[in-house]
Amino acid sequence: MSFPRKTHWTKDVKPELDGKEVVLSGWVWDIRDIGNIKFVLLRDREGMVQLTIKKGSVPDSVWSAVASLNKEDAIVVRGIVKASKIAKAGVEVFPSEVYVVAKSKPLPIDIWGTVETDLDTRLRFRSVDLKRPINSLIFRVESEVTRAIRETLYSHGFIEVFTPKIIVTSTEGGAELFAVQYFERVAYLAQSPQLYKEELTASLERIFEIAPAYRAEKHNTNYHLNEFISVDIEEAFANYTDVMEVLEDVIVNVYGKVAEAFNDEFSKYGIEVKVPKKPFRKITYDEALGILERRGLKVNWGEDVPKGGMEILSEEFGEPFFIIHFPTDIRAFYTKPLESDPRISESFDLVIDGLEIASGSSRIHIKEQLIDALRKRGLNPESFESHLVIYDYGLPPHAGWGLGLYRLMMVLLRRDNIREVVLYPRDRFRLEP
Ligand code: AMO
Repeated sequence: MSFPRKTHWTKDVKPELDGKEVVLSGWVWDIRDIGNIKFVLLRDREGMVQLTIKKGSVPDSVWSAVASLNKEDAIVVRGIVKASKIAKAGVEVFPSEVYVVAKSKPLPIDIWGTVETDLDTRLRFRSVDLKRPINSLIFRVESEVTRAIRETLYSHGFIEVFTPKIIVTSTEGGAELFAVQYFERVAYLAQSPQLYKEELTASLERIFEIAPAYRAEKHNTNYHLNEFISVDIEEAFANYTDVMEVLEDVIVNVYGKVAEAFNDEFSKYGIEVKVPKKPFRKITYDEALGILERRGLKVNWGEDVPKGGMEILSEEFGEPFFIIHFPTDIRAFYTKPLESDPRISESFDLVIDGLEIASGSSRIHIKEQLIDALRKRGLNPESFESHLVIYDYGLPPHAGWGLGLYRLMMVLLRRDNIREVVLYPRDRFRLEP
């Protein structure tokens, strides 16, 4: 069937277009029938608009096409815009042509009611679930978030790169790698672009990557997945404080751009995005342990700050904050120790609403020190040969961070479960759809 192409999104059908012809396309959200008049609410990605069809004022073919509609049928409509005092958006469209391009059976989940279907069922029918406007909104926001991240990083002189996701060595230490059969040998899915991004500072200087990372962790929490999108940066001739400033800018711009683009729509759902202020508070690991002890949570020096600890600290500070200077031993091998006290490192985590959103550090850029650091962690420098050789050719001091995109989405939109902000989450038990 041939049909005309969309000229307007529903959100752009405004009273100013009164008298103009438009072509709209989308799905039938609702139908109201009062005898000789039918009202169809047409939904597309950006919103809804009312179609008004009067018997006798439209060709019979349009009337019968509308009479046969079911909820969620996909339609294309040509019609005339009329400013209206009665219709909700102050505007309605009187169709002259209606094309029913795909029929819909009754849906397996309720997208109209006030009560959400349980998350498991929603994820099973994910693409149907996304017909519910609040659910697709999450992914429209995510796209704005990645745009804001890219814009901020470009403005700081970073360029976007792509590194391989099939690799031979672990980058973060530990055994949390997925093995893949790569012809005659075994390879692994990358846990992070860490080593590549560090190597690239020797030529491209400031780089970023937004790409999947794979961790074969058996976690079953609301904030871990086995595949997630990692936003990584690395900057040459810079240290951890420099890249923390970049991170602050990224966060503030993301919140700012999202608030600007979506706060009107958010108000319908009781979501409010408040833009945090720079600079963010910075507390040392030692200070964090002190605060936690006063609040009744004992964390031994040399242990990571647990999730519960981050929640307490967020209660204390409200706003996003950094924990800096973690013990060297609990950070990855490439992390640079403080010159004044090598037991602690030039490292940081960014915490928002009790969740670790990003972590980063200055890196060791001296080959012998890196070999030592590998050995101390029981890793074999020979397995890192192709990486270590780069350190012989003017690898500059550098620093960077990795940010979990989905965790950022969780805190931005105040969702409790990471799976809600991921189109097709991959967790221990979910490989489909
Ligand atoms: P790290 O391992 O801390 O650091 O990861 C960086 C950020 O990625 C997110 N993240 C996750 N999100 C969802 N599910 C997971 N299983 C998961 N694991 C991590 C978190 C975390 O803060 N190479 C370093 C970064 C660097 O130093 O540049 C790294 O990967 O938000």
